[in-house]
Amino acid sequence: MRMPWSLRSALTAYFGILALFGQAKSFETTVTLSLQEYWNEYVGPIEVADINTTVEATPIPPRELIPPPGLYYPSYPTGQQVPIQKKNESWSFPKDFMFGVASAAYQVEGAAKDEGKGPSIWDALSHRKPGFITTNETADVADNQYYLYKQDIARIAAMGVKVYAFSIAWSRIFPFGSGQVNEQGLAHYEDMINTCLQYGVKPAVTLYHWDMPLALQNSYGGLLSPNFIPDFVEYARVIFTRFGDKVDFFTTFNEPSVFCATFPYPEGFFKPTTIPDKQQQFFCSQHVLLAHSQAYHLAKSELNLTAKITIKLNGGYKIPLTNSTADAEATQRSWDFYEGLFANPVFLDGDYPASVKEHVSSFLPPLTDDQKALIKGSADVFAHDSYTSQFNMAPEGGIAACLANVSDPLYPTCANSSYTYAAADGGWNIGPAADPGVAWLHKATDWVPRLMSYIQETWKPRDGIVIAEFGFAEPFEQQKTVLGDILFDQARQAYYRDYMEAVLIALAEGTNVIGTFAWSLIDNLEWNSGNSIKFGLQYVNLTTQQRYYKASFFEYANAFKVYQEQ
Ligand code: PNW
Repeated sequence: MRMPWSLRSALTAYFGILALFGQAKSFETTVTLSLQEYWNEYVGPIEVADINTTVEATPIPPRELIPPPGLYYPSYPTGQQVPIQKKNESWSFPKDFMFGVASAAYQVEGAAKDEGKGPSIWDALSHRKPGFITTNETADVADNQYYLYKQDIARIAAMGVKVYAFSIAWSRIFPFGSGQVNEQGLAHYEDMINTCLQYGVKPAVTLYHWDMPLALQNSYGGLLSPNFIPDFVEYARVIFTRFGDKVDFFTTFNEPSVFCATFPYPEGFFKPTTIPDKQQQFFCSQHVLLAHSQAYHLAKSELNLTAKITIKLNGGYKIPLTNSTADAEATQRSWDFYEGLFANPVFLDGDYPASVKEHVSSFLPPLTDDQKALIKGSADVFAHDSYTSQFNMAPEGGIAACLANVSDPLYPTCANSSYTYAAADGGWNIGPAADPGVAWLHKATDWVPRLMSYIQETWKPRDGIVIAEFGFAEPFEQQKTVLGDILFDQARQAYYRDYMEAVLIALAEGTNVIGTFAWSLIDNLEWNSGNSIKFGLQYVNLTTQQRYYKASFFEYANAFKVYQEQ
């Protein structure tokens, strides 16, 4: 069989001719190729299956008949013409439940150098390191919330939301991280907080959501240095002093397990460090714990704040893949090196989990008794960003072999993870995947009650648990061009409906969940993925900066409409 000559050959020949004669001149000719040549030219070698003859049928193994984790379908039709879903009378959210939405300064504010703001490491990397944000975008303008916050807060209130959880950009308050305070920055957040209160929305404020003042990174390596601690505490002092009478919920750090794992930073940008790459995250973690606990005691003992103060941790429920001892051990190591690294010191005994302690003992100064005493108990509630869950299992070659091999990619945690059930349990995904750009996120709302009771039983927080972020990146949302299609975000709707029901189940089981902050108030710059990933409960037209409620926002609000105790 002969096929007509194709475009790529034509182009090759065209550029060949250009090179030969040095002038823009095209030509046409016709060549015929065999089917095989055609494959070779345009596709290349083709893999051949091992089995390439007809195979007889075999009985279907029972495990293949295990159904997937369920999706929810009511037993009646849905739609605007059908009355709202009936209530489960045994469920309710307590009266003072903190029904909130969340965002973070760098991701939504824009106004990157306005009103005296200094640069953060994210401003530097997004501008100077091509590909650091894969879309090569910056947050120079972002959602422009720095100027549009009044409307944003009005839209929060209009949906009946009770809490707005946002972060303060440190480099707006201290443009160089320390030293001179920028009054314009403080005045800005003061007005934002006042506006919230005016609308009946409680502000919940995070001090550090990843936007390290560039000057601190350049002068001493930011979180890699103990110099960070007094600078953070001074920043906290300014915020607590100014806003402590208006804000009743503060978090010091957002997700240290995530930002400490971003070390080492790209070479050639900031102050170089002599700390070996794999140790950097533990130095960062220690400085976080020390800075957090000092800020906590400053607020409580010196400034007499009555606000709840905590640190925001994150992670999924960790499920042993099989009932083997090795998988149980791997799962425990996974807790230890993720939440436990922060939660054990803060909520238990002031010190790291044993497995972590063993690992860091050769390079990290041990916490002193005084430090441990400061860290222990330095959080009123457990703030946890609980998006998803995963299975954990021992590495292929076993935990011991991994621990003996520092270059094993799983070292030092030496636990593997997966988003699929074991083959013997059906092999299904734990739940539907979010956008392919967010590989870590699957809907796993059925595990939320287990995660909540695990947190409560393990770390016993005094004043309960706040789910300080949860949300879903609707698959392929950035590819949609019709507004109405963007707003009808079915996968995210299902996520919020099932998630809130899971919280109601957790409450009914006696777990003290005191609030939920949905991520996110609006579509925003998703860190290294830029605007290609959407987590918003509202769509933002980045040309007009107009906001539009998505269907999922109504789903989230409806959970409270139906189940909030009056
Ligand atoms: C959080 N994980 O990050 C952050 O606090 C937000 O700023 C971010 O936009 C949001 O979640 C969505 O990504 C996470 O790997 C990053 O499990 C990674 C994980 C979880 C949360």
